[in-house]
Amino acid sequence: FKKALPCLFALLSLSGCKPDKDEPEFLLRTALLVNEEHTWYKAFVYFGEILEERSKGRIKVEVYPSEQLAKEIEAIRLIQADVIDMTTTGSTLTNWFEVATFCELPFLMQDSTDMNRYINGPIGKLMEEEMINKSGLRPLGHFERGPRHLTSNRPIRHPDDLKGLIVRVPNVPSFVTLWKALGAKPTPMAFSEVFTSLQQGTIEAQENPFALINNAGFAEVQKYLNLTGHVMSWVYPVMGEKQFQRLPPDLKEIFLEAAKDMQAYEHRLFLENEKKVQDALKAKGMEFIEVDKEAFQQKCEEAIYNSLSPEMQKIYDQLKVE
Ligand code: 2Q2
Repeated sequence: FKKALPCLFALLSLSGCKPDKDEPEFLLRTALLVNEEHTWYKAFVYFGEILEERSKGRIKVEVYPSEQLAKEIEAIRLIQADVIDMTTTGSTLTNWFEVATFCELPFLMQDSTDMNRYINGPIGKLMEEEMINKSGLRPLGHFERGPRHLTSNRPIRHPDDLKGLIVRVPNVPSFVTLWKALGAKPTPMAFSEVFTSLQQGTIEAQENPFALINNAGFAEVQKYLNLTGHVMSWVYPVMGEKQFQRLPPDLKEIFLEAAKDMQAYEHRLFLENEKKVQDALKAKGMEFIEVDKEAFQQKCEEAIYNSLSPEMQKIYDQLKVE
């Protein structure tokens, strides 16, 4: 019972069983996977500030970093269950609806121009509809990310160097397909478990954008930053659709406007940060390795295409010729 006590308290306060006089009308609990130094965290804190101000204290946001409140998949489930309210997510939603795979499909987007074309085109619209209808989440904008690169303790220049390498991947099917096709051993795992698993050697590598590699302190346990750039992506800050619909019309308007400002704020921080985090990673001793990107792409393209349903293959073909 003693052990269960903290959980019980956490649950009681989460389900609002302990009313507090100072509680705002709408308290929005946000579970993030990044820590306090990351632009997503800063963006949500800013969101909270402007929401509180513009709603005259009727809305308040609490932001929990480092998966302290919930891991990404759990956060989605807790939002669906109306226990918490917001998080960031993207291709992990493939577990709910397939078109989400295009947020992070390997070697699909080349740059942020492609990305914005997808987000603002029919594919982005479809994704937003499916997100509300199939996962009960409302996208509040999007956060562009830098390309994902592989980190490891032996240099990887070519897919042949990957043989048997145990690579942590997020809980996203296309990532498993990718690293299997390349000859590595992909292991899906929640983000907050990655550092310790690298330290203990149960996994040997992981892949993420510069900003998150730096944020999570992976330089302490990984020597090489192999510039695979295999995935360009974005994530959505999201809120439960039920929770959103509960807001009265005046607050809905304030909320959506503030969400736009949050996205612009995050994007500024992201752009400022991209170079700084690379310098930080080098300063922490990481060695950047040029890779044969062509070889990586060639080796996995077919497997990724074949893993898509016929419907998604059609979308893929369209995106490729545009
Ligand atoms: O490595 C991670 O866990 C993140 O960078 C994920 O890419 C991110 O959580 C996405 O999978 C978004 O759904």
